[in-house]
Amino acid sequence: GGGDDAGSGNSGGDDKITLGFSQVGAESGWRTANTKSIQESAASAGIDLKFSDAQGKQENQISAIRNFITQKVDVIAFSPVVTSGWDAVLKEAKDAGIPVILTDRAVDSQDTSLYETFIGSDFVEEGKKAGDWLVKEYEGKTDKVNVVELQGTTGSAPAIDRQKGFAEAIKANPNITIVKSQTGDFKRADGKTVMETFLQSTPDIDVLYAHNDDMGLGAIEAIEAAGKKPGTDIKIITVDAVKDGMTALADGKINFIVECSPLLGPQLMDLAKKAAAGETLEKRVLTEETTFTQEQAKTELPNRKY
Ligand code: GYE
Repeated sequence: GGGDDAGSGNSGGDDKITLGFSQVGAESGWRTANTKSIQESAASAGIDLKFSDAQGKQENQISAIRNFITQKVDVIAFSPVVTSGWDAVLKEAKDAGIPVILTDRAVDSQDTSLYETFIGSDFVEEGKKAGDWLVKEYEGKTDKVNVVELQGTTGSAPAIDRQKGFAEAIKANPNITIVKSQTGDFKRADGKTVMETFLQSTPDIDVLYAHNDDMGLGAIEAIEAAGKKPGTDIKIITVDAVKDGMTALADGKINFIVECSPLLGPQLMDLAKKAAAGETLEKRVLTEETTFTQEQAKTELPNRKY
């Protein structure tokens, strides 16, 4: 058997686990790599994956989850586009006896019994690593450092936490200030247009902190179009470390990248199997991550898979 059965998710006689997964969308290189990781590891773990793309909309995620409940899947996993507004649908899943695994992004529900576990990065820590690098870079200098920030999707866990961690890391240095901060929705095109407006309104930008590589890459286009040199005239810090970002880092157009791993598939499949078997899961599963300088990017780039 094992063929793609597009019909009911009811596992009937066979004991293959059915996992319903609601993905945010395809906003970034990170997301594309994450989707690939989930699809490939489901196939190799022998899990029947019902994959649904929400195209960046919470309402689509909520109806995908409701469909999974109707189909009686064994486990539901999703990457919540924003943190709030999930209690009702999570309660429906709980009442139906279907375990839920939060993947990549957190929710702000007070009742943590609404999900089994949360697997993903520590975004506050990522923001801190970005800020720590900047503080070190300007160590011993008292000149004013003007930072512009390109935030991720408004209300999403990585945007909230990367802003928070960065602000904490720089706060003891009053000469380093965030002069502009706006969302670029984690997208390359938005990173470019928002950076264009930053460049028009703010004459001396020293540093760009972008919550992901894609927005940083879009901003690089805007900086070059304005006749400035990214990485030199304006220092750039990003998060993710996807191949395109690492290439720009090795080329000297980005100065520092904080890694955020999208390869959550294998661990997610393990957790899904345990949840389906009724095991109690560790409430928080953290991903291991590093950071990259320009020199380190040159070494790492040939091995970068995504
Ligand atoms: O950093 C960004 C993506 O939630 C960690 O979402 C993820 C973020 C990632 O769009 O590129």
